[in-house]
Order: sequence, then structure tokens, then C-alpha cells
Amino acid sequence: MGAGYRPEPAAEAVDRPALRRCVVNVDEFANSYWGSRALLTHAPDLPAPYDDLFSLPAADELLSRRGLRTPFLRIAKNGVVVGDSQFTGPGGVGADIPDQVRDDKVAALFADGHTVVLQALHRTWPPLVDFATQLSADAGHPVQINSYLTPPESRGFSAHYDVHDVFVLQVAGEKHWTVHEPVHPNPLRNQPWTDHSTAVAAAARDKAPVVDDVLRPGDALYVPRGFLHSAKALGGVSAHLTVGLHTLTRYLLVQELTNLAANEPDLRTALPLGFDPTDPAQLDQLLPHLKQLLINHLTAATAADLTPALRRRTWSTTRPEPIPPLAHAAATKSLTASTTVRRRANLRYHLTPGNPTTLQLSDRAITFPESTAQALTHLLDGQDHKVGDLPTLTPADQLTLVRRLLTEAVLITPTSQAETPLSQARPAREQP
Ligand SMILES: O=C(O)CCC(=O)C(=O)O
Repeated sequence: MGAGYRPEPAAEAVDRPALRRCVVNVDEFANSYWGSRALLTHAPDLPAPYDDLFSLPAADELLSRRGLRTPFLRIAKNGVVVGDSQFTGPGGVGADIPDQVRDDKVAALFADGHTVVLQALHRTWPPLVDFATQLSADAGHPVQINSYLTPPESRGFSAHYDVHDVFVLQVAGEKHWTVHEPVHPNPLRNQPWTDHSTAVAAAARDKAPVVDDVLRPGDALYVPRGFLHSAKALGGVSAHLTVGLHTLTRYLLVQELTNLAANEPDLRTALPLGFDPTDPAQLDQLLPHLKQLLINHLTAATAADLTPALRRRTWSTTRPEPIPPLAHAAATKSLTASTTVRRRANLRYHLTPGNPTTLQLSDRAITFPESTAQALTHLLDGQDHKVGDLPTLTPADQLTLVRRLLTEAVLITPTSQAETPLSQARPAREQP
């Protein structure tokens, strides 16, 4: 599998509806831009503007009526971040925790030219919860969403790079963006721009930008991680969504491959008595043999050795479709043979038929009798199923199995889910 390998999309993300709102041609994006080039797409070429996802009134509601707390908010002007205490305080009786956002303070800072950043909207604003869930299924990488609200003629942040890829989706107003090639390509999460601040400032000042353009409502800009960027609002208030893809990298696989070395007894032996690991001469004596042991170990490692660790590490980074606890409990209680159920969208799992049949989830494994394997395979395929139609089980066993999977939050009943774009689109990451 070479560097240019492109996997087929997960079965139920084939249409990639969220990704298609960010780029015109998904295949061209995957082959020619992903991780390597910035891409600006203007609204007329995209399916729809983004005002169904977020808006200035939505931002106002979050800032004034939702009891938002830090760190769900950041405020900055011209590259200087404002301390939390300047815009937080207790919320009054019954809500006196002091880290709550003060709407009056935010209003004053915004009027003074500060940019307000609403963070983790993929957790707090329902249309963005659904959009992030779908996009992470479409892209195969975990997604977070922030929004930047900038007053007219203002700049919140100086040139910097992010350690994740972003789609900038312009919601309201106009913002002038400048994007430059990286000074440190493909930064890992522990390689922030502040480690290269002098080079970043020099490149942003002296080099020709790869994007130097104005984003207007409905435009989308893809900025791969490492690319330097800064932006300034033009005449009106600007609001954009920054949809961050927390890129899973080849280095992640390298880390997990080397972690497997912990299973090799020879690699766990003690260093010689009196050994000084900071002395290059002593290390020189040891390294050739050690490297050879490691190479032997890496050469023997298989994909099957790696997958359990990778499941543990990656599955918990993305949340599946939300479940409304009260409606879900009511639906579970009133289950009958005619109830329709389906797998919870974007739930990560691995089913191993056998005695017992094991369903591996992100945080636990559940076992079932072997006789349920066929019914389980049906139930997990992402489609709607009537309980009474499940194969190979008696009516009583059909109900028992489905009730268990509802209780484990593996299945949902479509009727108990809110009518959201997500529940209609049924995104999922299929794991055969
Ligand atoms: O709008 C700005 O000032 C910067 C925005 C930014 O860095 C981002 O969206 O990632």
C-alpha cells in the first residue's frame, strides 16, 4: 500500500453528503488537495449556503441564553488572547459557578473590535452536532467545529498554522483570507505553530500567498494542517465555521507499531548495570543489536496485531449519533415485534460471530449466544429492521436481543430520534 493509496469510502458514507457541502468534486479533492493544497470554492459552485448550520442569531443565542462556560469561548484581538476572567462570572442564584460567559462583557469586547470564538459547537449546536457526525463518517477522521465572529474591519489572530486540517465555511459577512505554504509541513498535534513562530511570521510577511481572497457567505476554504493563515473582516460582521478534521496520520500507525514492541520479551530486558543512556558512546554499543531486534519485531507485525490498539485509540474520538434518553427509554419499554429499529449512526463496532458472538464497541465488548449471529449481522447493517423479521430467532428471542441492543445504545428506534438531517441521512461507519 503506497503513499497514494486511497481507500473506498465506508459503505454508508458513499454519498458523503457533508463532504459534498465543502468541495465540488470529492474524488478530485481526495486525490489532489487532501493534506497537500489549499482549495477555495465559491458559493455558486457548492450545493447550498451554510445558514442552516449556523447564523448570527444562533451565535447570539449561545452567548446569552445557553449558560455557556469556558473553554467553550475564546476572545482575541490582533493576536492577543483575552483572559477568561474578563468575560466570565457567576450566573446568579442556582448557577453561581464563576466560569460562565457574561453576555454584557462579550458585547463590550465585541464592540471594541475583539473576535469571539465559539468552541466545540459540534457538542453544543444541534445542526452542527449532526453535520460533524456526518462529516466524520464521510471523511474517516474525527471532526470538531468552532465559529469565529469578527466585528467589521477587525482581525482576531495573527498568522499561524493549525495542527488539524480545516474547512472554513463562511456563514455571514465577508472576510479576507491569506494562506501561505507551511514552514513545518504536516505538523503533528504536539508540534504547534508557536514552536516555529519566527519562521511563521517571516513566511507570512515575505512569501507569496497561495490564497489571497475574500470569502463571502456560502464560500468554503480548505486549509491543510501546517498551512499558515490569517484573516480580516471587511465592512460588516463576519461569521465563519471552522470545521477541523483531526487528521489520523501515518505516524499514528508508527506509534502503535512500535508500541507492539512491548510484547517482545527481548525488548523488555533491563539495560546493563551501570549503563548511562545519556552517554552516546555507551548507546553506540547497544543500538545496533536493539535496532535489529526492533526491525525483526516490526517485520513480523501484522494488521491483525495492530487493529485492537487502533480501535481503542480512534473509536472513542468520534461520538455516534445522539440518543434522546427519555424517548429512547420509552421506546425500549414499549418494544414489540412490529417496532422498527436500526443501528445508531456512526457507531464504531466489530462483530465476531462464534461461541460466544462478540460485539466490540469503543469502550466495551458484549457477548451473545452464537445463535444470534445472523440476526446481529442484519441489525448492524445500518438499514431499518422490524423486530419480528429478524432471521433464525424465536419471537421471544427477537425481543430479548433487540431490547439488549437498545439498552446498550447500539440500536435506536427511528421514531424516538429527533427529526434531524442526520436521522434522515443515516450516516454510519460500517465495520464488517
Ligand atoms: O478569523 C480569524 O481571525 C482566524 C481564523 C482561524 O484561524 C481559523 O478559522 O482557523
